[in-house]
Amino acid sequence: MFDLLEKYTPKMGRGGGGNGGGGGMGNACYIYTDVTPTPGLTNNPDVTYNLGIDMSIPLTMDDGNTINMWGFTGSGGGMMGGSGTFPSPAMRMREGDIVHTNLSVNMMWAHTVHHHGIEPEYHSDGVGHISFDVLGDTYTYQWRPSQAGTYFYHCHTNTVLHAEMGMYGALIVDPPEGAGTLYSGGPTYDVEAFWVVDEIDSSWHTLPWDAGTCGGDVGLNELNPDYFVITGVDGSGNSAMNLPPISATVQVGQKLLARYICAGYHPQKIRFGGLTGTIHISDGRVLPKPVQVTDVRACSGERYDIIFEPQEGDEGTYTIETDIIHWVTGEVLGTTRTSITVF
Ligand SMILES: [Cu+2]
Repeated sequence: MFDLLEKYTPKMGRGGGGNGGGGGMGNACYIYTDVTPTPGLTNNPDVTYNLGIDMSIPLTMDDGNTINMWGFTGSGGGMMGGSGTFPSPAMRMREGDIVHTNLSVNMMWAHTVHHHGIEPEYHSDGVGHISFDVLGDTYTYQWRPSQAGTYFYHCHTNTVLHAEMGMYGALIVDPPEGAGTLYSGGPTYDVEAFWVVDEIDSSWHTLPWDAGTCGGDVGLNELNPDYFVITGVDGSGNSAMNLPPISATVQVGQKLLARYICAGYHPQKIRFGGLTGTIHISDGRVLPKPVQVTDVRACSGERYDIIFEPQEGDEGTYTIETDIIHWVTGEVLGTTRTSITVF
């Protein structure tokens, strides 16, 4: 057992050696960097994602204010980051694929990739404090999803801050049949919508990456959100994920699959504006019996796969509203909106 109170100076990853000084690295505590190659690494993954880091992603809100977000870049490449989006780019693969997530991080800060809901061995779990952080290095997370459904990935270094800063993206596992079937032997769908709902406390968004890691009180126990976003958009518009627009359109007789991710810290309640949906998968696990709902309550990190099958007479536009609810007081702090149009 290592001493949890031990203060650890971040050091360079493999090949580096020694205690890193390194500009901008600050004086972080509880940062344990990777020093060994990934065990059991195959040379033939089915899918590879190369992620970099961008600590300067401007997100312009409806009121004209710009909030700084952090995220992963999908183009991999540069250790210096750049070209990041909020949310980070979606990952998508089939059940049973062997996936490599190569994360490159410069010497300025530490980050990880945790594939939330996937169960790899611990070297690839990306939980900073339990395994290690990536700093000044490229690390390969090797993993293999075993159940189709909606997941997400996020950074797990100084997690409370880094997740709030936007370091996450959707992770979609298709069955062996591919997109269009929810899970093997399960329902098919014609159209997809991605609803990733989050709240933002802009007062957190000027903190350094290692804020609070040495025990100082930087206010991370107080989340007072002043912005509310769905799939990276304040109000309504197009997704920042290079995925179909979040305002979905579906024809009578077609099936719309909504992939809902509660990416905030406060609980949420999503309401379907009069439409009835059927939950088939919750948190990447197929329900024994599908459940019909007109709204869903969700807590941090939960995901739901919900299919809508509009019938003759359902034509019209339905507003999909998600309330963000204070976890102690029950007060509705804010609401995001998108829509489903049935024609
Ligand atoms: Cu991070």
